[in-house]
Amino acid sequence: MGSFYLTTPIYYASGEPHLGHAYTTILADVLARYHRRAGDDVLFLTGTDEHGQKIQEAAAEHGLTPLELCDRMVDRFKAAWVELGISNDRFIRTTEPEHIAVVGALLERLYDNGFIYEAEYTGWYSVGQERYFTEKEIGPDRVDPIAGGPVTRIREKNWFFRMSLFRDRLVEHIEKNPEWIVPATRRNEVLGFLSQGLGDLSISRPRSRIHWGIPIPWDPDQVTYVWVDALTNYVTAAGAVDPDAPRGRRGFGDPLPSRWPADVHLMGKDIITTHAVYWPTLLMGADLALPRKILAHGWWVVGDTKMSKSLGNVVDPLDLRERYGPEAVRWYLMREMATGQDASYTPERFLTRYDELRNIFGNLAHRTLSMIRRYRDGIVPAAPADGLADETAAAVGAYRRGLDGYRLHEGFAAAMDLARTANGFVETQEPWALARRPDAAAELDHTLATLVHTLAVLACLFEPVTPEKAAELATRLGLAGIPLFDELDRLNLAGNVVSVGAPLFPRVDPD
Ligand code: ME8
Repeated sequence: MGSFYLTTPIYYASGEPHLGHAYTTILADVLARYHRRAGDDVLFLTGTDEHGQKIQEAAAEHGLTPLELCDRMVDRFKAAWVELGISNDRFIRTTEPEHIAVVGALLERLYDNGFIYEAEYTGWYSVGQERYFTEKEIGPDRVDPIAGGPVTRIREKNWFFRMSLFRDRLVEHIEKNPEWIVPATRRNEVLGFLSQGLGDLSISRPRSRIHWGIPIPWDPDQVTYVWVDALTNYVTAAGAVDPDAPRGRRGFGDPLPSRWPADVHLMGKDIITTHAVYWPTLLMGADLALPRKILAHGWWVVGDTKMSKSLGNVVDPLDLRERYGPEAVRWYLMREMATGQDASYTPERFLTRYDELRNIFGNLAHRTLSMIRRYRDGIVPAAPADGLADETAAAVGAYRRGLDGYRLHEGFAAAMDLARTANGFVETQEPWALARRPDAAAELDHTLATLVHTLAVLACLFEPVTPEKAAELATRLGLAGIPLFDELDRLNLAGNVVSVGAPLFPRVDPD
C-alpha cells in the first residue's frame, strides 16, 4: 500500500482529441487502475493546455474568443475520455483561477530566488510547438524540426529564467538515476542535448503580441510563456503550492498536504525536452522536488509518418470504438505498442489483436462457464483449484514486472499467454470426455475449479486494460467484485453460481 501520482500531458485545446492523445491517456489510465488494484491511493491527472499563441490563433480562425474555443474543446476531450473508460481523478484546465494563482506564485518564487532577469530576445519561433528554436535546429529550410511547420523571426523584450545555472545539477541527476528518464534512448537524447550546453529560458512574451496568457506578476505588459504555465499544472493539481500564503512563503516546502512529487510524468517523445530539461530546472529554481520518473513513449505512425492533427492523417479512436467497443481499442493500443517505441497503425493488426481477445480470452470464459452449467448445474465445484498453480503464479509475476517496469505490452502478453495456457489445459483434460466417465468426477471437478480460478485471476489482470469486460466476467463468476492483487492467493469460488451470458467479445463481421 502506497500512494501513486501520475500525469498525462495537458493537451492543446486548439484541436480535437485524436489517437495520439488517446494513447497516452489510456496508458495512464491502465497504470492508474493497476496501482489501485495493487492497493495504492492513486491521483491520476489529465487536462487541457489553454493559453498561448496557438489557442489565440485557432480561436480567431473559428471566430470565437479563446475561452469559448477552449470550453468547446474541453467538452470534446471529456466526452472522449468518458467513452474510452478513462478514470482520471482530476481534469485540470490552465484557465482555472487556482492554476493561474499558482503560476504567479511560482514565478515570484523564481524571481525572489534571483533567477529571473530581463533581456532582448532575437530568434525563431514555432507557433506549432510554442517554442523558440536556434538557427542550427531549424536548418537551411527554416522549419520547426519536430513537425516541419513554419517558424517566424522574432525580436522582443522577454523575461528570462537562469536555466543555464542548473545544467550541471541536472546532468548529475540524470547520470546518478539511470531510470529517471525512460526509455534509455530518450535519456541519451536529453544528455546529448545538455552536452551542447544549456542557455537561459525565455519565460514571457509581450502582451502586444500575445494577449492570451497569464500576466507576469511584476510586469503586466508581459504574459507567461505557455510552456512554463502548462508544466506548472502538475504542481497545481498536487496542491504543492499555496497561492494564498504570504509572499515569500507560498507553501513552498511548507508542510502542505501535498501529492508532490509526481511518481511519473507520461508523454510522447515530442515533448521530452520541455519535461526533462525546462521542468526540472524550474523546479530546482523554486526549491521543489523533482518528479520521480519521466516516461516518453513513441509515436503512432501511419506508414512512416507521425499521426497528428497538423499532418491531417488523424485516425479517430472513436471510429474504432463504435464497431469493436472502447475496450478493444484500449487493448490494441496497449498490446501493440512496445512501450517507448514507435508503432505503426494498421487495420489488419487491429483485427489480429481483437481476434486474440475474442478467440483466446473470450473463448476461455465462454467454454468454462458453459461447461459448469452443463456438467455441474452452474455451480462451481468444491475441489482444489491448483491445476495451473505454477503457470498462474508465473504469469502474475511476469505481468507485475511488466507493469511495474513500464513495459505494459509484456505484462499484457503474459496475461494473454495465461488464457492461452488455460485453453491448452482444456484441450488436454478433455472435460467432455471426463463428463462421460462416472469414475472421473473428481478430476472433472478439479479441472473446472482450476479453470474458474484462472478466470478470476484473469479478471484481475485484464481489469486495468478492459475494465468493463473484467467486471462482467467477475459477475458471471459469481464474485462480488474483481479481485485485488493481494486477494489472488486466497480466492475461493467453490459454490459460486455462475452465469454464461453472451460472448464477452462478439464476432464483428467485416464490411
Ligand atoms: O504538446 N502518437 O499538447 P499536444 C503518440 N500542450 N502520442 C501522440 C501522438 C502520436 N502520433 N500525437 C500526440 C502538447 N500524442 C502540450 C503539452 S504538457 C505540460 C503540455 C500525444 O496536444 C503525446 O502524449 O500537442 C504527445 O506528447 C501529446 O499527445 C502532445 O499533445
